[in-house]
Amino acid sequence: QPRVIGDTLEGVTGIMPELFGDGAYNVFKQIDRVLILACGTSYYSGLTAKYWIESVAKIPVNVEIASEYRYRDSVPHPNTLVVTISQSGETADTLAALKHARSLGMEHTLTICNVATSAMVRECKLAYITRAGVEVGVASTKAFTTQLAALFLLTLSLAQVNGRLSDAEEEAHLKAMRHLPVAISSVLALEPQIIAWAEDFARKENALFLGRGMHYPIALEGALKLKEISYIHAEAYPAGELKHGPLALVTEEMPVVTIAPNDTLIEKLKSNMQEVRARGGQLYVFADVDSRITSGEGLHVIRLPEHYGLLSPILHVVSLQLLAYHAALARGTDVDKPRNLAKSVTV
Ligand code: F1P
Repeated sequence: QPRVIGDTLEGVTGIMPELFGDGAYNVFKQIDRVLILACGTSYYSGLTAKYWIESVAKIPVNVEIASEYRYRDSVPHPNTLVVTISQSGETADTLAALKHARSLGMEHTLTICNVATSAMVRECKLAYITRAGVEVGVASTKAFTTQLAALFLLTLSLAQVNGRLSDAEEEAHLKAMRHLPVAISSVLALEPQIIAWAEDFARKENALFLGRGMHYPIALEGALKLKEISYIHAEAYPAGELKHGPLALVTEEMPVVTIAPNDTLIEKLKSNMQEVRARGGQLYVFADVDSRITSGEGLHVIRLPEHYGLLSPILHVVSLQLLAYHAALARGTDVDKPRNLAKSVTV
């Protein structure tokens, strides 16, 4: 992952719409909303991008599960940038959703995809090819992080065209992105601590994942990874939703993974963590260097070495991928070829 994220930044000397294809400036200038269509892991990268694009570029974003959107009566908006996200570029539901959007009159299309020769790239006017290359495993890992890197570049490009990115901000964001390979390597160095947690998880049949804000989609992705490769039943919720239902599931037998970077939502998150502890739930918290959370009875903490602001989802997801991977290894499942799943879902 450090290498492919590094490759993403290679040759990028500045933020410009043309990173997404010739003519992107004119398209970005015309649009006033974004519709993201994707399935599975790619859908979760789209959800993360919604937080980024709305807060940085100030453009409203709708993220739709492609397998639903393709059959839905929705109200089209002409000045929409339709973004499909797909590692394979061949996912039948995402292709059908794209065609559905076009049939409703939405003609500005962009794909973020791993494969330059794919149907998705042929069908969209603009394209960004991620630097993930070939992924061996069925479950997306580096495809997800490179999609996120591409979506952050898209966020900055839209902000720039919208007059919301100063030169100083552009430089600061690019500097943070260029440092990502080092930051990811330091997350990978946490592997021994994550293995110890994974051994606990491997003995459980259920897990809950909690996040807030832009880390809520990362909680969803962490739960999906655990389900896909270890077959442990996992659900993710925005932490504020706990009291609206899932709290009923919390017992001493329930491990609760919490993504807790030191952002503006940390105090809210801490009170959600207390709700879990009060019911005996075991908390496994991925904090960061700045979060003031310390281990204690029923509260296990792994601290990511850097606080990474807007790019924090890219670091946190790597720790969750490692947790799923080691839980699967401990249970003896095939991490590369999970039962019942295909790398590319073309029907
Ligand atoms: C979507 C997806 C993947 C998942 C698996 C099945 O594929 O749900 O996220 O890992 O491979 O398909 P894609 O549209 O991103 O290729």
